[in-house]
Amino acid sequence: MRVLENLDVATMVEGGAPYGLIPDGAIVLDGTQVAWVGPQAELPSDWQGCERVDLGGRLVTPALIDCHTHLVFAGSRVREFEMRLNGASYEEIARAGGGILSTVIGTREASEAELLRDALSRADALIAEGVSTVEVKSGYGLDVETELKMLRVARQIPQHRDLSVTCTFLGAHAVPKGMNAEVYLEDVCLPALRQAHAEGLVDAVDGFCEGIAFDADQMRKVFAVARELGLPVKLHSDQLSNIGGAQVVEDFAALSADHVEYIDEAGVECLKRAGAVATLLPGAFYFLKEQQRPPVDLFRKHGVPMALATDWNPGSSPLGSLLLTMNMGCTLFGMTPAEALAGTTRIAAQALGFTDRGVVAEGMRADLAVWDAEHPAELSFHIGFNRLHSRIHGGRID
Ligand code: DI6
Ligand code: FE
Repeated sequence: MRVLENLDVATMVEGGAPYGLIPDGAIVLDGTQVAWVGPQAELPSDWQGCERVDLGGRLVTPALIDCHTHLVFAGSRVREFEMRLNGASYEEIARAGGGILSTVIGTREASEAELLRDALSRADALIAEGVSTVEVKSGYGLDVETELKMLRVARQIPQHRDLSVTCTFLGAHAVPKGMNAEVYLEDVCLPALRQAHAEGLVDAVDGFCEGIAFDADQMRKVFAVARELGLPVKLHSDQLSNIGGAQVVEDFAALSADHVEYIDEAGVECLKRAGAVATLLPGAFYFLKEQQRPPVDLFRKHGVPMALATDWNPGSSPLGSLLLTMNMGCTLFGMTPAEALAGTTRIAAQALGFTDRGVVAEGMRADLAVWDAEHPAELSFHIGFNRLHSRIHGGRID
């Protein structure tokens, strides 16, 4: 038992004060869990005699959660950045065999050890900002062997770092060169999903529902197999155009619809009925210089919760900062700082199907971030100035 004291805590519990803020609070840790949180003056006497940790008046929040990343990959797409700045579009580059397919070549060639080394250095950047849970996707293999290799690498990250990692199968990310989409799905993607699941490598299934990738009916085929295997689904939907992804999200009760810049009101209603989270990814919006913002007002109007994530990937969002993502959620998309922090804590947990983290409350995992900040809005305010003091993962203080 340990008592954290002399702190303010933004519990992010819904319904009470903004941010669930408790000034002059205390938090009791029991091993890997939070046993109690409240005003320090009300600390129950049972715990008065426990070991005390003085946090010097700092701010405590739930540890951050990055619920959408592609951080296992190899190869560089910096040339494409130059091409785009010279006028080529993301879609033109993709159709010419660049884009995702160029990362596929690099990822196939890389060894598991090389992929792990680079993934760990990316994970370190997130950990340094108070991140404690990260979702990592496959999708740069597009063959059975490499899809499994990526997932095995993602699974190994927690053996090397104090970080929770959830692994998402994204075989339906792009159609490999020289193959037709239907044949790829039947002969490669679905067998890879079954095999990866059999090896315990899959926590959820994702797809890219887009003109340059897979259409809604093709995604339904993939999600039907996910359902058969008992795996939750989520979808890259309405990023560059609207081809009906939100209806797929509703039909399969997906955890989240991600990107959603081009979603319309009927689509937002699909998310509402599905109980899905809208995961906003301002890094890709910014880096691709997109113009169409996700309809934040419609999500608010219909009560669809919004998560925020880095979408860290080598092509459309080379963004290794969840704090900067929060700032972008506010400045580019018009979210409030309270929505941004909920989007990287409570709602991000919901987007991953977790009920044991994302808020500071009794019985939750002791995943906390301690900040040199006076107010939780500061986390969305600074640009490239990390105020993390320390991080607590599963009750262990870094
Ligand atoms: N949408 C994205 O933003 C990433 N994947 C996807 O389906 C981009 C992937 C890439 O360009 O490498
Ligand atoms: Fe993505």
